[in-house]
Amino acid sequence: MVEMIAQTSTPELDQVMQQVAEHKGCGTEGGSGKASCGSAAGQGDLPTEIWEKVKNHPCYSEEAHHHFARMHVAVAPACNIQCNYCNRKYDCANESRPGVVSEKLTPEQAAKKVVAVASVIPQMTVLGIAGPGDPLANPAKTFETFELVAQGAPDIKLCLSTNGLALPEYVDRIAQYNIDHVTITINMVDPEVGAKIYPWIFWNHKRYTGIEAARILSEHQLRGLEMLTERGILCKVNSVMIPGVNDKHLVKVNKAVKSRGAFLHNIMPLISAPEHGTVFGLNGQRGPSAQELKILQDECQGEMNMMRHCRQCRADAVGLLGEDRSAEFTTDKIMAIDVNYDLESRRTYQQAVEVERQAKVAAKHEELAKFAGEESDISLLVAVATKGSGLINEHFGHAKEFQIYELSTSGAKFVGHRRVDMYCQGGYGEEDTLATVIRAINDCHAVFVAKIGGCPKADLTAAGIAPVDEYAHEFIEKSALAWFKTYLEKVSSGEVEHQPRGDAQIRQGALITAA
Ligand code: CLF
Ligand code: SF4
Repeated sequence: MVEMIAQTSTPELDQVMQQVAEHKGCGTEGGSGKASCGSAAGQGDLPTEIWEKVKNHPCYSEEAHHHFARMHVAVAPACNIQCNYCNRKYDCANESRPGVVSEKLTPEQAAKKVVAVASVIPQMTVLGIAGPGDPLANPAKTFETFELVAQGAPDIKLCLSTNGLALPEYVDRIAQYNIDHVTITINMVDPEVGAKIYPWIFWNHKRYTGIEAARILSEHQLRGLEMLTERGILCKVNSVMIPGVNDKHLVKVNKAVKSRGAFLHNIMPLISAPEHGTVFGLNGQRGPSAQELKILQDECQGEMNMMRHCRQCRADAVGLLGEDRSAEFTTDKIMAIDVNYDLESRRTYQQAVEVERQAKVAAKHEELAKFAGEESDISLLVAVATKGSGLINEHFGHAKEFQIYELSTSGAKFVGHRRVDMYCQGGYGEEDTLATVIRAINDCHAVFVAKIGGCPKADLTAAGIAPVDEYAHEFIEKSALAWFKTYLEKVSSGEVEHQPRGDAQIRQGALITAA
C-alpha cells in the first residue's frame, strides 16, 4: 500500500516512508538533519491555538494544501433547500463540481473507509462531510460518522460543510463532537438577491418560496455563523459568484461574515452549462472569467483571508486538493485493504513534511531578501505545473491544472489555479488542447514546468507566455522570485518591454471531465 503515496512524495519523504514501512519510528537523519516536531513554518501572526487548527488543514491554509490531503465521505444524500445552480441528480454544488455523482455510504462503511485511507495516505489529515446533499439535513448519519471516525482515527480533524439552514439547531452538537471547522455557503445577505438564487427552502415541516425563503435562510446562516464563532469553531464561508446576480453584492456578504467572525472567505466561480440540467445552466447564466473572479477576491481581501485554492471537490474526494484519488478507494477496494492504523507512523511522516515545509519557507524568505530596497510597479502572474510539495515537478504535457502566482517586489502570492485538459495524450501533443491551455493561462507572463517539448514551447512563446524549465524540481516561490528578479533587470536594461497580459478563461469543461 505504501506505493500509493508515492505520487506526491520527494526523495526525503520517500526515505521517511521507507522508515514508516519498516516501523522504525521518528529519526533525525535525512533532510536538514533536524526533526522539528510540530514547529511553525508559515504561522505568521496567527495565534498559536488557531495555527494548530489550520497548519495541516489543506483548505484553511494555502500553505498546507501543497502537502496535506483531505477526504470526503458521501453519507448525506438529502437536502433541505434548492439552489438554482444545483441538479439533485448530482452532488451538492456548494462544495462540488456540478455533474459529479458520488458513491453513497453508510456511516459504518464511511468510517471504515476513513481509517483505511488514513492508514495508506499519512498526509491525509482531514475528514470532511460535504454531501452529496446537506450534512445537517441528514444529522443522524452525519454525526454517527463523525463519532465512529473519532474512535477509529483520533488524529483526523473533522470538518463539515452546510448550506446553513439547519445550523442554529446543531451548533451545540457540532461543538460536542469536536468538529473544529465548519463551512457555510452564503451567497447573499439581501433576500431580494437570495430569491434569484433559491426557489425554495424546506424548514419546520413547511416549504417556503421567494423572498420569504431567502430571508429565513439568510437569518439562519448568519445566526449559525455567530453561534459557531462564539464557541471558538473556525468558520469558512463559501460564496458562489454569479455574474449579474450576486457578483457586486458579495462585497457586502464579505463584510457581513467578517464582522461575525468568519476566518476565511472562499469566493468560487459559478460552473454552469446546459448539460448539468440546472436552472442557471438551462437559462444560459454564465460563470465569471478568471479576471472577474480575481478582481472580486482582491476587493474582498482585507483583514479576513480569501481562499483562492479551492478545487470545488466532489462529495467523495480523496487526496491532495487538485488530485483525485477517489477511484483508488471504492467500497470493494476498501474492504480488501489490510488496515494498519499506525498513529506513530502517521506522526513521523507529518513531522518530515513539516521539515520540508520549513525549508521551503526559508528558501522563499532568502530569495525575497534580495529585493530589499528595490521598488517596482510591475506585478505579474505566472503559471506553475506541480504535483504538490511546493515544487515545480510536473511536465507541461501532463499537467491537469496550473497554479497561478502573482509576483511583485513584495513577494510571490498564490492567487488561484486553472484546470486544463492534459496536453500530452498518449505520447503526442494535442494542438486543440494546447489552444485551450493557452486560453486558461493567457493572463500569465510565464509558465514554470519540470519539462516541456519543442512544439508547445514555440506556441507558448508565440502567444507571449515564456516557458521556463530551468527551475525543474525546485521550490516554486523561490524559483518564481529568482526569475522575476531577472525579469525586472531585463526591463530596466531595456532588453524586455513589460506588457500587460489579457484575461483568461475558467475552463468549465475541464472542471467536469477531470472529476
Ligand atoms: Fe472538505 Fe470543505 Fe472541509 Fe475542505 S473541501 S468539507 S473545507 S475538508 Fe476545500 Fe474542496 Fe474547496 Fe471545500 S477545496 S470544495 S473548500
Ligand atoms: Fe444542491 Fe447543495 Fe444547494 Fe442542496 S445545498 S440544493 S445539494 S447545491
